[in-house]
Parts: sequence; C-alpha cells; structure tokens
Amino acid sequence: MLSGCAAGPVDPDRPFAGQTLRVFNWSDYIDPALIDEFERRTGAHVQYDNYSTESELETKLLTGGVGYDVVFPSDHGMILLTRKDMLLPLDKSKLPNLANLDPLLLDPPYDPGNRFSVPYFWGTLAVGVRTDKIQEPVEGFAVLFDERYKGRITMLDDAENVVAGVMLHLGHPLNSTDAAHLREVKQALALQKPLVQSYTSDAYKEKLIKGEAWAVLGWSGDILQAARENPHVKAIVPSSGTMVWTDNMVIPQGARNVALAHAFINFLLEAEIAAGNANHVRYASPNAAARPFLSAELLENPAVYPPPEVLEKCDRLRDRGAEIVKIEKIWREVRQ
Ligand code: N2P
Repeated sequence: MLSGCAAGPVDPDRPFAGQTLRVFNWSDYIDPALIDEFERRTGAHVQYDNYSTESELETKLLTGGVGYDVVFPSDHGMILLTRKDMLLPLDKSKLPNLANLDPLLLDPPYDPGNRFSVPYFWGTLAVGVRTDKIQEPVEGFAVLFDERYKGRITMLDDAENVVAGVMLHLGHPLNSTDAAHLREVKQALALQKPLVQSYTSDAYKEKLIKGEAWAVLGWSGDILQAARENPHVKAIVPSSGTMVWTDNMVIPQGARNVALAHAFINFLLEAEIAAGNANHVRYASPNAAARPFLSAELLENPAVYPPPEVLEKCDRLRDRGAEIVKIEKIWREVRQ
C-alpha cells in the first residue's frame, strides 16, 4: 500500500491518516468505543467485520485473498494456521505493551515463544440457563440433555467445542479420541438432537435474553453479556471442570497494512484499554497491567475467573493431528 507515503510528512497526531485497517473478529468481542478511539488516535479507518465460528475464520483465510490485517483465532485456529504457515511473525519492537501481559498466558503450546500470536481474552466453555424457567440447581452440562427442556436448548455450532463438552458430560477427557468414547459422544448427540432448538454460536445470547432458549452451551462472556440484559440469565462454569481457551491477535499472511496491524495490537494491549474492553465483553483478560482497572464485579465473578479448584480440573484443546477427522465426521453426521 502506498497510502501514507504519498501524502508528505506524517502528522504525529494522526500517524496513519488516510489508511485502512481490516479487522476480522468474533461477534460481540470488542467495546465499539475502542474502534472510534483507535481511529481518533491514528487517523486510520477501521473496516471491522465479524464471524461467529472458528471455521468461518479458517475458511476465509484458507480460501485467500481477503487481506485482513488482524484476526482472532482460538486454540484450534492457531494449530491450523501455524501448521499451514499462514501467519506473519510479529515484530515485537512494535509491541512494547507486550510487557503488560501475564506471563502465565504466554508461550502457549500452539505458538512457542509467541512468534505469531498475542493473547486477547481467555474464557471457558460454559452453560447458560434461564433461572426463572429451570428452577433446580444446575451444576454442569447435564441440563443440556434433559428431555424436560426439549426445544429450549441450544448448542454451539462448533465441532470441537460441542464434542469436548459432551466428552466432559460423559466423564471422559475432553481431548479423547478413544474409539469407545467417540461412539458414546456420537450416540449422546444423536439422542439429544430432537431436544435442540438450534446449533448457534451467536444467537443463543438473544434467545436467552428473550426466553426462547432456557439452557445453552456457550462461552462464558457471551452468556454474561446476556445476563447484563436480563437478570434471569445465569452463567455456569461446570464444577466438574470444563474447556479453557485463549483467543489471540495475529496478523495473517496477505495482510495489507502490517504497520497499522501492529499499532492496533499494541493499542489493545494498553492497560486501561484492555481493562475497558474486558469490562465490556466480560471475558477474562490476559493483561496483568489491566487488573487495577477491571471492575470488581468482573474480578470477583467465578464465571469469568473460575476458582483454582475448578481451574485445575479444566483442560485446553490439544493438537490431535489426523485424529481430528473422527470428530469432524461425528459433527457432520449430527448436523446433517
Ligand atoms: C465472542 C466469542 C469468542 C469466544 N463472541 C470463542 N473463542
């Protein structure tokens, strides 16, 4: 891109004036005020597009030519995109705010040394319920398989998250590819299907708010966003343990404005910006310097920051190599 070069000296108040940043992020996953703030500080225009499933992001990048500058893959996407060499190495000299991050969230198995990725938020696979419709105490995933709630249940539209949740429900390790475990998962999903109103990774929030859905498999922050709108919505992190994930900021190969992408990532890593963002989207922040600016309500919420005794029972998605086709096959059969 020549933009920014032809226009003469750079205005220090608007160093990226006239340039465009193309961002592709999960839906409902940023405080929109931050986009305005970044545009104000840089003079750049942000083209901000949304996806609601990891496979949408992966398909978009794998089919090429889109030119997004910053995207937000989860553990699964990172495994795929690094294996296919689809990410640009980060220039850490352009990211001084990396120092704000909690070292515990750095150096993940899918990106040793964080060559390509910076953690954005982390969260859990969680259950959301309408407490005015489901009165008994809900501890975990079992409510999603309860015949009494036929037609009021939604599941994520995501093979790995759903299979992981069902594995845990059945008492198996969430990454299991054991043939007997997979058979049980497939059977549980087939039996559950008539109870399921829809498989969705974004609409469950509105459905919970309106009372169209009473029990959902979702992600912690999105359920808590619904709870902000309707006090009958409750987020439950299964006490038996659940899946923990991290979403990351990365610059894909083919990005059109790499300098502006670094500026955006560094901006989102500022302590007060990261805190404002977390307070808005209600996910856990990997930004240690942001902590003093997080709301007490967020910090003390066990659905955002599960207590250590629950966290130690949690696990992350692992790279299961070619075994993954078995999970994709189950998913195709369930969804067809
Ligand atoms: C945002 C969902 C992001 C969590 N709506 C899934 N990794």
